[in-house]
Amino acid sequence: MTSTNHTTAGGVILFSGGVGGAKLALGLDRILPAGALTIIANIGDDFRHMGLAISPDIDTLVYTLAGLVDTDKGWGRAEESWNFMAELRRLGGETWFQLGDRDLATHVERSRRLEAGETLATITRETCQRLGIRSRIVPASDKRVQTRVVTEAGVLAFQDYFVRRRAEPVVSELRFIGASEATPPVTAVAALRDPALQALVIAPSNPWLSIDPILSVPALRTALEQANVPRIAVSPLVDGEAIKGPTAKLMAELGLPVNQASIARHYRGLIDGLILDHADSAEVEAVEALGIRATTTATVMRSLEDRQALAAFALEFAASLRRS
Ligand code: FO1
Repeated sequence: MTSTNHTTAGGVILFSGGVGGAKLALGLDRILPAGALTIIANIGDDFRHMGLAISPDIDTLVYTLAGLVDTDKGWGRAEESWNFMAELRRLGGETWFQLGDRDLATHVERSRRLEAGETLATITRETCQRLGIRSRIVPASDKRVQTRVVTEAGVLAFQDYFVRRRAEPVVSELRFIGASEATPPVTAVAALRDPALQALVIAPSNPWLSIDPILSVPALRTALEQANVPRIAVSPLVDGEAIKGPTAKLMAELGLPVNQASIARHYRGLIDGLILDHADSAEVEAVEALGIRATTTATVMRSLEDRQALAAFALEFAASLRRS
């Protein structure tokens, strides 16, 4: 495992969804000293499926940081086998949500421990320790926050919309059930209050589908609003397209121009700076007109080097925004 102690080392908090966010999480994890990174993970995608408690974004982060993720898909386990799914198909069971044999162990064990009364934060922390992960991965809340997608096909649970229906139905609204009563776990609160905290970073995850469920937890939104350290986001858009997933499609359906100003407007009051891809340098001015500092770099992360370079750039950008 390579690790370069970053010159501006201190605590860093990353707000992250699954696949896109996990790439930046890995870059930060590798360049920061062990224990300096806390990742507050989206739980709006979590659901119960076939009696199991499934937390896809937490698992994507865990597998990515542990070096166990299927790097082609971006989720699930590498070197996976699919015997369970094959047998389930034979029995006429539900197979629209793919659960590999190795991955299944995570869900079975998490379900058992939740039923025994343990919290999602504790289970996730101990899973990270067992898998040798240097950073903290903390769910946005121990209480459930469930994303509901209001579409032309009705009000859908997140995975029904995203996986079963391939994000095809036209979306008009998003709801986060349980958010108003949700509170962040103590480990997230401690990281937010840590005097060594140097930056709050929003990953290039889908702002509406992956980051908003986190920000719907009142104490987390307030923490961002009132932070006295630099707050930055990495835009998920490159040249009017999302690197992965339905961000651009969703923005159009919500009646928003598919550009960087819309991302900046969405995070207004929550961020001091926004990182855009070089391809969008013409949009820097429009973002800065909203009172948010903008800068450009290469935001498409193909290799581990790309992930580390973007992570280092984000920390330097945040440091440059530090109020004196
Ligand atoms: N995404 C899919 O597109 N199809 C699947 O069958 C699928 C299964 C799956 C199983 C476990 C897991 O942790 C993630 C899984 N994902 C699957 C990814 C996931 O549902 C989405 O990428 C996220 O919820 C969006 O961040």
